[in-house]
This record gives sequence, structure tokens and C-alpha cells, in this order.
Amino acid sequence: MQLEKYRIEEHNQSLLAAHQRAFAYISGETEGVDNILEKLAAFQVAIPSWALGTGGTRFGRFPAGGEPRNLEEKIEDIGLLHRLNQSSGAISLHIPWDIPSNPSHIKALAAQHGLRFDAMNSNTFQDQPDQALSYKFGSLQNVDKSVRQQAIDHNIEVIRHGIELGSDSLTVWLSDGSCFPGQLNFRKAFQHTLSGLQEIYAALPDNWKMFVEYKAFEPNFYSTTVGDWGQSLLYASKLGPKAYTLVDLGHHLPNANIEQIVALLLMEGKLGGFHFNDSKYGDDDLTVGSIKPYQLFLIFNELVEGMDSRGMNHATDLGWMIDASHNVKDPLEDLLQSVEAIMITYAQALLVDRKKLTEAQLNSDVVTAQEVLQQAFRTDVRALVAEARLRAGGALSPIGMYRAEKVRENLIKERGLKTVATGL
Ligand code: AOS
Ligand code: ZN
Ligand code: ZN
Ligand code: ZN
Repeated sequence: MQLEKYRIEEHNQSLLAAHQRAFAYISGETEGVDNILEKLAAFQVAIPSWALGTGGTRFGRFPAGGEPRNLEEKIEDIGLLHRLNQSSGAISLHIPWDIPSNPSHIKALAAQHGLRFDAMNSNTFQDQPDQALSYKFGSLQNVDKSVRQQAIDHNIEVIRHGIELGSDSLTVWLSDGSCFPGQLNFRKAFQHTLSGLQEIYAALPDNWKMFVEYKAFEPNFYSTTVGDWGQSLLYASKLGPKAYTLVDLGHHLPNANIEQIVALLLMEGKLGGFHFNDSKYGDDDLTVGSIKPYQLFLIFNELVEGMDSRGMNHATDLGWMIDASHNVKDPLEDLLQSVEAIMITYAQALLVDRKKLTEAQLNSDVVTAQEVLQQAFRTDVRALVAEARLRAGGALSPIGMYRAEKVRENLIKERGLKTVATGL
């Protein structure tokens, strides 16, 4: 399925007058519009290879049809998204689901679609058919040295695949933990995990980063060996300067103040990246911004403030990834919505009047501080995001164009109705 340039131009033409009216209004109200548009254009969010098929739950799965059957088709799908929104210029792979049989071909195909390879993801949370030893009782934490070694070797293999593709980071999410009190010696589990991570860390090329992703619960429901940001930070600090904490928005206990976590990790220079999603209960992996958009804004507000205070480049100094997938939407439309929510929230965070906020904080003027934040949050910035996309050659309405071009119908024609994307 190809989206021709002239079709995007025709689509944009039909929406241009309305867009220009909205853009004229917001640019009249906003200082430094060009600077904001440049930042928006530079900001790219990586799409996870496992979000392109319908996610399903343990109770069932209702495939959309036309799902990608292999890595090539996953790259093509992300290429389509990027063509529409010009903000999805990266892919995050998962090994073993995405082992590239011909890496140079895969690399060339991605480049053809304007995509680069973001963090590589290892998998020691499932047993693979050809695997010698089981991860039933954990991987790096396991009481059996040979299971730990198998998990270390796997992660090193993932780094090798990443090097071939030009990635420069590894995300380690471990499902290790315990389901019942007494099952684990916490200290030994931590120490085994740390020494395994140290061996993996030693295999990282100089320019690589390691992201240690934490998660409070699931699949283990009594304890998790990388259970929160404190534990992740402990590992990352002991590992060294190439190791960072990764924040997945769905991995906290209810009501956690994620924006404060973000601010402190940034202060310590230990925030590495993000998995964006949204949730009502736990690791629901719902569309970004669909449930708690104000929380997302407060997080972006800390990101912008914290990164600026350290002179960091918003677009390149952290890993921005989506980690979401579920049962009821067309996965590509869902991803377009998630990326749009991220761009809108980033734009709002760029609008915050920092000077006024600092003044209000110094005067303990709580009301003004809240007004400053909500002024930005309540600003309709959609025309700014659309303008950035338009200038980059994307579609004014990515979802509108996706539907008008009957992308899903075409993918079903090409690939069939009953395809199963590899992954969760
Ligand atoms: C699991 O809950 C984590 O969010 C992981 O980041 C991710 O979903 C998994 O690694 C998929 O590969
Ligand atoms: Zn995640
Ligand atoms: Zn998760
Ligand atoms: Zn999640």
C-alpha cells in the first residue's frame, strides 16, 4: 500500500482554508511560533513493532485483518504512519519476534521509509519453542545459574541484532519477581539481577544506552524485582553512565505522581526514555491521552523544564516510544491517535510561561502557578501541530486521510483477513 504524494496534497488542499484560519488565530496568540514549529517537527516518537496487530487480552483477540505478517510488513505499516504524520520516524523492535533474517535489507527498507531503529527490546518473559531452560521462576533473578546465563546470552544477542540495524539502545524489561510471600529472597534476587545486568552492560558498545524499565506488578503479583523507579535507579546507578531508568506510564501503583518521578530522574541525569500509553487501572496500554490528558501534560511540563535546565535536546536526548495496544480499534488508527496526543501535549508544555511560573513559585502564589499551567493545558494547539506536519509534508488530518484512502481495506486485500502479527 502506497500513499502517493499528490494524494496527500489533494487531501491537504481540501482542508487548507479551515486550517489556515485556525493557525492564524493560534499564531497570533503565541510567542515564538517558528521555534515551536521547529521543535514539533524534530520530535519523533518510536512505534513498537508489537503494536501493529490487535493486542487482545488473555480472554480473546479480535484481529483487524491485514495485519503485518513479518518484519518487512511492520516496517511498511510504520512507514505509512510516518508518511501521514511525519512524527513516527522510528521503530522499536522486539527479539525474538522480529529477528531480521537479512539485516542490511531491513536497514535499507527502513531508511527508504525514513525510519531509524530506536531501542531494541529483549524478551525473557516467555519461553520460546527452541529454548533450553524455562523462565517460569524468573530470568536474571533465577536461583539456577544456567537460566541466568541463558537470559544474559539472549540480551547480548539482542544487542548484536541492534548493532547490525544501527540501533543504539537496549530496553530491558524483566517480568522477574514472585507471586507468593517466601518464594524469593529479595536481596539475592536483586543481586543476581544486578550481576546479570552488569554482564549485559559490559557488552554494550560505547555509544549505546541501556534502559532499565520498572513495573509494579504483573505477571508477578507479590513482588517484582525491578518494581519501581527507586529499584530501577539503584540498578542504573550501580551499572554506570550508560544505564538509565525507563518510565512506562502504565507501570505505577495507582495515583503515583509520575511527573515528580520524571523531574527527579532528570535532575539525577538518569532518565533514559519513555513508554507512552494511558490507563484507568494498571498496565492497560490504552491510547495515549485517552484517560488522563492532564497528567500527561504535567509530565511533559516537567520534561520540558527539566531538559531545558540541563541543556538537553528534546528530540534526541531521551528515547520516546509508545507502548500501547489493545482489542477494539484499528491498531494503526490507534497509533495515529497516540502520536497526535503526544504532539499536542508536547506543544502545550512548550507554551507554559516559565518566567511567570517561577515568579509565582517564588511568591508562593499557588493560584497563579495553577493558572499558568492550566492556561497552557487549555490552549487548543491542534493547528500548531497540524502546521508542523503540513510543513514536513504530512497530512493535515492523518486519520481522515487514512480512512479516505481506505488503508485498512487495502491492507486486507494485500495480506488477507486472517493474518496474525507476531507479538503479544
Ligand atoms: C511490559 O509490561 C512492558 O511494558 C514492556 O515494555 C513491553 O510491553 C514488552 O517488552 C513488549 O515487548
Ligand atoms: Zn513498556
Ligand atoms: Zn507494560
Ligand atoms: Zn503498558
